[in-house]
Amino acid sequence: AFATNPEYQKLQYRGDEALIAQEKKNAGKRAAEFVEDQMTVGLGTGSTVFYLVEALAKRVKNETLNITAVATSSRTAELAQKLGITVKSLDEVDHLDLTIDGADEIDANFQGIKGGGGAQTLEKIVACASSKNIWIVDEFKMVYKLGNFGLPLEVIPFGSKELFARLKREGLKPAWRLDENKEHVLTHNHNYLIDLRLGLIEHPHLLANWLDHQVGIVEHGLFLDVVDTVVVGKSEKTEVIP
Ligand code: ABF
Repeated sequence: AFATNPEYQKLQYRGDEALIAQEKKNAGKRAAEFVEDQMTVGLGTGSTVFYLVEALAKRVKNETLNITAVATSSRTAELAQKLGITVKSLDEVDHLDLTIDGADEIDANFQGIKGGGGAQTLEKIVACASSKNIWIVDEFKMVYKLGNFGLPLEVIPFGSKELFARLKREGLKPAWRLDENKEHVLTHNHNYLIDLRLGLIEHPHLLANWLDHQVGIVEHGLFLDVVDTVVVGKSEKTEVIP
């Protein structure tokens, strides 16, 4: 399932949007089958999760499923509520049976990069509060080694210029995440985002440990030793690993 073949990467960027959308739909629908009645379920953020929420809403609507959801973003909360799913905040529930979320990259050791949507802090809080974590992706997210996707950092605005310079001195190739008006994209917590364009992360645990000790960084997008099951959408079927 892992893209040791560079062709996969090229295909993703060949803009085969219809194929990728179909694969996300396949993954989202297959992952919904892991949700059981009476569960408290964490719902992630992103376009793949959209298909998961749609599939769950159908079962809630025909009353074959009664669940409580916790969302990792207001986008997901609004979508779930609109489709008739009960949504509570993480602090209103006493546990999470299962969280299903998207990802930006997953490597051969099931380590991941998340945060393409800037929600990695809330996503990591929900993931760490969950008894089980499932990621749903199209096949082009499966990479041999992490890093091709920019590594997102949520950073405190105060002193962020010095932090940016520190990251640059370390050779971590930082870039501010700016909108079309060249303004800082703000996170749910009104912090800034910096993406590290590393290309290849040889030792994710070492990098995560260094980032965890840099004052000013709220949370990074390395999700290590978190996921239990990965559902990979393919054009004809889905692959559930393990
Ligand atoms: C979210 O899923 C983010 O961490 C990640 O960026 C996103 C992937 O988005 P999509 O499913 O739209 O590819 O959890």
